[in-house]
Amino acid sequence: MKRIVTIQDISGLGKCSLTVALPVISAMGVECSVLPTAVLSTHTMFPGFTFCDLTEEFMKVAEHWQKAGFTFDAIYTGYLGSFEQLDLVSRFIDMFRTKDTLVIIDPVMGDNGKLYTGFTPAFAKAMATLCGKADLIIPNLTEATYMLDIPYNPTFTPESIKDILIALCELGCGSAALTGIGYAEGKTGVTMMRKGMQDDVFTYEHTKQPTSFHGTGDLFASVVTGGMMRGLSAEDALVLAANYTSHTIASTMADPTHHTYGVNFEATIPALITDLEKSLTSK
Ligand code: PXL
Repeated sequence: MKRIVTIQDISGLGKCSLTVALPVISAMGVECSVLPTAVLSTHTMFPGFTFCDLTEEFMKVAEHWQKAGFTFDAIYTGYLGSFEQLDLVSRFIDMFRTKDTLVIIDPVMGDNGKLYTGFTPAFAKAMATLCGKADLIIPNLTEATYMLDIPYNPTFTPESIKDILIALCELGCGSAALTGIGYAEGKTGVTMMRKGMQDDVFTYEHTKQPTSFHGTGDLFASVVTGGMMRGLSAEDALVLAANYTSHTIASTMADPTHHTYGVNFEATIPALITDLEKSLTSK
């Protein structure tokens, strides 16, 4: 069984970051170690959230793992809360990366043209530097434009998105996937470019759900990580993640008791596993 480590916060309530990554990646048949960067009462969209920073623990945990001889098939990072944590993650990658390690960075910082509470354009530039170390990055358009220091433009074309993908690859990462991209009315999806393969842009579109929920980016990146660890190509893992996220939003909206803060991903995990097995056997 493959073992990964995911580095992000744990927001006790709110269905995002580690409370999504751990159950989803585990259910996909991949051992999921966690290096929590902070403990919050809720994610930062709830007023009055508490925040306990775990930066001091980070290297102690990493050094213990190194001393004990643990290795990871993938390092997957999500929400990181400070410049210091970006630096620690960079050092962690240097400590644990082998030629077979997959480094996936989801530069969680914002959505809909705005940065989340606590993030600044300067932080986005530092995140861009960290992204240069990844094999695969998974920003949304907001995160990509802040990292590249270009204006956010929600009306885009395949040509403008291609330019953004080229610029993301120029950060140094192996591949860049952009989420929330759909060209036709009522569509959204994901598009990806591998470094040096500018004429081979992968795009997958599906029906856009009318509501967006918090934590779906974390769900998406977790499924991509789990899928690739189970042997899917990046493209197939992106399709699996896109279908699962979209299906989960639809199924959440169909539940009259759903919460507005997060999706009912727990209910759709069996369907995810069926889709994963189908995708693996169709190869
Ligand atoms: O879902 C991304 C996320 C993760 N962790 C924390 C957040 C957010 C988004 O706002 O606040 C603490």
